[in-house]
Amino acid sequence: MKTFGTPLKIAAAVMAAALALATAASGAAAENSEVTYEATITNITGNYLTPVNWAAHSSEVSLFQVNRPASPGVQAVAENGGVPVLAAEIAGAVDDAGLGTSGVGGGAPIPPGGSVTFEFTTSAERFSIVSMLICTNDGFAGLDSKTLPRSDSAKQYRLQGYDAGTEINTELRADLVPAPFCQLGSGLGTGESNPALAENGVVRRHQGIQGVGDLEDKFDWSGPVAELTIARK
Ligand SMILES: [Ca+2]
Ligand SMILES: [Ca+2]
Repeated sequence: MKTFGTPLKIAAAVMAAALALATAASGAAAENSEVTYEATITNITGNYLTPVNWAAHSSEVSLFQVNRPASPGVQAVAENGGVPVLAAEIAGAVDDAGLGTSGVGGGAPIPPGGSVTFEFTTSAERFSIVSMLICTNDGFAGLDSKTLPRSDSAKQYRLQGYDAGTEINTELRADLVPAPFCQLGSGLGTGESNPALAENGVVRRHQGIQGVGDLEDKFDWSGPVAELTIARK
């Protein structure tokens, strides 16, 4: 399995795609049956989520893996809400490489209890999601390579909260994205990574809000952070 993110790994994904295409071309008529799915993601925390970066992909690909470093795109979204940065990274490694399809669900932050619904059509079998837990230093809601439904029965998955392992969890206003709903006050926060806060870690389960800085308890969570319901249309 390949976690994209470094040029070498993207190159490997492209090579894998080339091999897959060659295999398909030399085989019988490809069983490329595309299916349309409807996905709904619901925020079950008191925190906020960015619009959802998603990918339907082959088993060659993973958007992130626990105990592995986050890709630059996952770091960008987890630290700074860089949804377009991650979208471009995923498109380059998944869509352009012929390993699936990807996109962004929703166009605004998903508040506590809120949800976003979107559709996509693919012949890929796996599905992954990354969405920043906005009122955190580098937390995100993640779903890693789950199976898309093969029958008319909907599938439900729970997204866990992960720490990207790229920014120290100061919970201080100055180090969080300038989102007014995190109650940081006007003119505070940053959408840039601060090298002084580099964590140099790996993706792991997030420990939640620890109360060491300015973030209020209401942004904390325990257990899963979001739910996905996905069904064939
Ligand atoms: Ca940050
Ligand atoms: Ca962190």
